[in-house]
Amino acid sequence: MNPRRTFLRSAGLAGLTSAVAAGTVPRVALARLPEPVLQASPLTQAPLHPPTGRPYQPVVTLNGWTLPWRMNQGVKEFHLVAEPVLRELAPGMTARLWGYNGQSPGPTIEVVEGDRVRIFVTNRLPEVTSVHWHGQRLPCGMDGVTGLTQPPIGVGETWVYEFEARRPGTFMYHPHADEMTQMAMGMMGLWITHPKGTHPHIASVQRDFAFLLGAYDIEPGAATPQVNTMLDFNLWTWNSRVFPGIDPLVVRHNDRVRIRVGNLTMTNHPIHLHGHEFEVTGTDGGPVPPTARWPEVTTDIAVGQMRQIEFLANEEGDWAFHCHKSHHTMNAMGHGVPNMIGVAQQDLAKRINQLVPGYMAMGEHGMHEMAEMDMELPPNTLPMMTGQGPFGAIGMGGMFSTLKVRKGLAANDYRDPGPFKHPPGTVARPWTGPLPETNTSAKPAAAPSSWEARKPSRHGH
Ligand SMILES: [Cu+2]
Repeated sequence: MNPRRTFLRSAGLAGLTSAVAAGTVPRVALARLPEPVLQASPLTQAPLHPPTGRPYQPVVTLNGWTLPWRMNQGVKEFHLVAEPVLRELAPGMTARLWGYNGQSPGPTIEVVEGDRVRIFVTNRLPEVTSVHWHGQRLPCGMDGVTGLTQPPIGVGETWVYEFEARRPGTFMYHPHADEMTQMAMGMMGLWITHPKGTHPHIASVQRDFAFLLGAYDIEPGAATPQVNTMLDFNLWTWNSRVFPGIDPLVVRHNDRVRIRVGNLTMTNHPIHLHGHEFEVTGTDGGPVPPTARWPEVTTDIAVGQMRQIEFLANEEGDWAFHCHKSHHTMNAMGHGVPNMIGVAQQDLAKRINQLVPGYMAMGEHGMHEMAEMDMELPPNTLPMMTGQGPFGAIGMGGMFSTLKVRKGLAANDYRDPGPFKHPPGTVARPWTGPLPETNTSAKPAAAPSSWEARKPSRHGH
């Protein structure tokens, strides 16, 4: 492990109460650059409650963390280190990415409206970089656009940005130097500015989650993204994690919940929540006035946008929460896979797989059988569709997680409560009794219906 990692935050959500101490800095260090705080764990870290000043509900960065700061004569000081990192996308696959302070995405920066903020940026990448503070009001020379507002930050150099966090909201940071490479390698982070005092358009919430949408193109068996890919990415991530590696969003029944999502991929993502309606309460342009909001269950997040959604979590259960582009809830796959629906293959794929590991053909009844197949994969490669639920294979990947609404949780308890226990009689079930008269068209003459095709229990179900 890297010898610079003098301070690893890896308490995890189980160690919620210990996070407050992470921002303390010895007095002798105040004249120097703040010691960089680094993170090794890919798990969601405890929210960082403000050690001083006005309290606020801190955000929970999904599979991420908030960067501790120090106060230096009234200025909040942070230290970002741009560097190569290893990121576990999900158990079984680790990618070689670029990020900040040991992780991709970088740590979330959380401040309060009106704070004076100083950010030291050390460049430990093999090339120049800069940091653009997406959505912020700031002096033009602090905007971080290489060539336009500043020279690039050279390899090994430390630069400083300083400005006032003038308006509350949900923002991002990312390089504005060789962006195609650096964002495709995972360089991005969240910035949350909490309102100072009460704000007419910003409600107080009990749970506040944040994540960034990402996309990588990593060949099966490889670990480094192809940075020249324009559209055909194969790993769709939330905070550089894919299902089943994305932690659930655990909330208490009747909590008001905010989820902040930013998009730094090359395409839009319609983010969809089951079981509840929400409102978009803010964008990277700031809070949306309540009179301009409308209910949604899906909100499309275009490239370079942030959306902040809010709802009352008043329906118990394990609710799917995902991107609605169906290819974005899958992990790496070959797009040349032929459509074999209706073609009898018997054990062809399995037999070819013994000769060519990683060979994949579409199942003859669709692709669900892929989710149940225990196929041999190249090392460091995730199954295309995976994850086990209480009712069997979930058959998902990529941008998918669950909103777990439970009664009786403690206020700051984010631990996974396990699968939802459904009240008796509230789960869909097979039916063998008489059916109501149907008026559907006749069955196709040649091919058996999909219902009949499943009958012979070829897969043991
Ligand atoms: Cu998507």
